[in-house]
Amino acid sequence: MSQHAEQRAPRRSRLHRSALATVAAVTLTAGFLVPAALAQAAPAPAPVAVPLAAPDIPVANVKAHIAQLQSIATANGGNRAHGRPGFKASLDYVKGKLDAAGFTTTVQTFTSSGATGYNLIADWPGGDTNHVVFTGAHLDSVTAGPGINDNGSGTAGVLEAALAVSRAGLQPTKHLRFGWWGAEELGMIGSKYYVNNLPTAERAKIDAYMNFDMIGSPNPGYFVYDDDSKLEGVLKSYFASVNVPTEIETNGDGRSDHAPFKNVGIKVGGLYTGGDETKTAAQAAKWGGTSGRAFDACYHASCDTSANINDTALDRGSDSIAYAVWALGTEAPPQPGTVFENTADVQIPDNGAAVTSSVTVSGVTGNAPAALKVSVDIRHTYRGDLVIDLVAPDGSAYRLKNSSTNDSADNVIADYTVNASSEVANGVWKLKVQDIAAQDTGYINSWKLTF
Ligand code: DTR
Ligand code: ZN
Ligand code: ZN
Ligand code: CA
Repeated sequence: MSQHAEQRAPRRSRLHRSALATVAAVTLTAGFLVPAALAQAAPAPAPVAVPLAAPDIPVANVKAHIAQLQSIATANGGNRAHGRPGFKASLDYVKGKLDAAGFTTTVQTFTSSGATGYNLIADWPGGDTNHVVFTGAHLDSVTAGPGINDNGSGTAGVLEAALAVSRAGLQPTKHLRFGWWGAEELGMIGSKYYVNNLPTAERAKIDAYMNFDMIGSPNPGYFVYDDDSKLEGVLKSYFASVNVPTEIETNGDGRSDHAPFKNVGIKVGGLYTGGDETKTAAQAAKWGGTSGRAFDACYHASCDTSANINDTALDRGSDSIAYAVWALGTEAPPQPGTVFENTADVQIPDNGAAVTSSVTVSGVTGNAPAALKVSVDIRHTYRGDLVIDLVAPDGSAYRLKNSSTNDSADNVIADYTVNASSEVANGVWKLKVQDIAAQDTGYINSWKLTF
């Protein structure tokens, strides 16, 4: 049993505004923010970014989860390691909380070192499943001890942020997914297994993976991953909002569960409060604590117990998780309808080489849409002669139209839809047109891309 009664409602004293969102009118109703667009029928020309306040995560709740993980270790030979009963008991604890809060949970099984391992995945129903914001932590400990800072802290912080999503009844624009990985301590086995078994199309839908491995170090520092500047910026703006300096995480590149995601091209970010590295005098000056001593002197040791936690670090780390989930998950969807057009005529040689017409796309964040609209206006006296491709900035070609010997109509004036979600949006796109049969001729009149 939990020693503390869980705080049901987040305290409202400190509200963090989404760093990403631009300002729009909001209405305060019964403790949570409702977009003005939903509250009344306003004549909104395009969807607006709505700032939603991230909750202040009650650190007592996070500590209650940590106490449970410590009890589980104590009852199971002192650890929560892969293949040991304490691991599965930890998973059952986290899963039970998520199931009760309305998450859709999935347990993924794998084998490593002759033992069955498990990943726990929790989806919050709703949001745009083509844009997934994924937050994760490893659930296993080493065999030497209960693994409370490493990584009961990240486990509990991510769990409590997920439960806060449920308490808020959050209706994010993006789809929220949370993951607790098995066998990280054996070399990120669980997260590698998850990513390897995720189809390419599903990988492309993950906008961000945020990793939390060790967020309550007893002599803490605040190290933010710099793998992706936007995701780095989200966590930095949380820490700026509470006036806590951060440093770039340099000691762990590739050393935790973000690595398998990053290796397949998914944007990653995360927080780390330090392990067995020594805190310098300069770091102690800015963060407090003890210089010349490890951030976590009990790293991978039997003393990594529930006493091996700095509550302030744990509180900040947990709040930063909620801040990132809210900021990234409630981000406005990309403004649809930005048009890039080329109206210059390009003659198409009869039965000759392909010609191209270029359009330069700029100012679009991330990848092209899954439904990229390609509008083509080609004037021609026998459209069956024409083969048309859209060529992405990286050179990949998408066939829009094949030739045909019996399509004798004039002109190609048509809209095509291309799944270009694996292509970076910005850059030079080309319409490539070839006339493959003698006699009839024509020209590209204009074409455009709608992002
Ligand atoms: N992967 C951790 C330890 C670790 C070391 N450096 C970093 C940097 C960022 C996150 C984690 C770590 C472990 O589980 O032992
Ligand atoms: Zn760890
Ligand atoms: Zn570890
Ligand atoms: Ca021709």
